[in-house]
Amino acid sequence: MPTGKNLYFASDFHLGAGGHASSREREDRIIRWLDMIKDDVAELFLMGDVFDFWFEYKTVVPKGYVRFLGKLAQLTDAGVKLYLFKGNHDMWMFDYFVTELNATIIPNELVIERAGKKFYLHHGDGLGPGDNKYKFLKKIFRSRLCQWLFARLHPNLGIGIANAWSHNSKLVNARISDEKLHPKEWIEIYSNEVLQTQFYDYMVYGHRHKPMDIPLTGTSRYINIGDWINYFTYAVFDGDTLELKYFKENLT
Ligand SMILES: [Mn+2]
Repeated sequence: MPTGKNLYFASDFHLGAGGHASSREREDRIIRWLDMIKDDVAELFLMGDVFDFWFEYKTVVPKGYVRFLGKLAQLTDAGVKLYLFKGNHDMWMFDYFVTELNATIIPNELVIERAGKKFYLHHGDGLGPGDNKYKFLKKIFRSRLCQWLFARLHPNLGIGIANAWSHNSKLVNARISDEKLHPKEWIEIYSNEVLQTQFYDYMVYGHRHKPMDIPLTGTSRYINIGDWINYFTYAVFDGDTLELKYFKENLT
């Protein structure tokens, strides 16, 4: 890790959700955050549900997000390493961000070691026991056949259905359905199970839309990086410790 350069983690921007004006407001805020960290970031981990819905066709991508994508391009052109995790809303990222942004797409978990600390990183969906309906649908949604079939639909129809679904579906409304299914913090339970066979200093997730910093077995910690709808939270690793932070702006 280059000295003076940090790792940053954020997720659940849900760009596109809530209509154009609300999404733009969120996008602008994210860009102000990226501007703030731009001289300080070595590796940027965007850990899923960056888009409320994303599907890319062979030659066509969804409209919007030009400022955000431009800012990411500026960062990666300057040498920042970008990781994009598939969330449950944007699992259909294929080669566009790889080609345009030199990003690495992470389909499930990513294990890294930096400055002697071990990290387990995952969006947070479909982990632990139960929720078999979601796990089944995730398999279908991620199948090549399903993706091929969806790509055959005209985008006006396909993306129209997806957007309607994204807003209404219990499947994708993670916070509500997950809390009903799991009154206890199941990612914490899952993490402690993983720790029985493998040590990690930090286990970092999104998906829950709720910033959390919870001690796990031993010295390990579960950090949930929250969201950019209500909390505007992120985590930063400075080579020594991982800290959960709130993006606060002084707008005077
Ligand atoms: Mn999610």
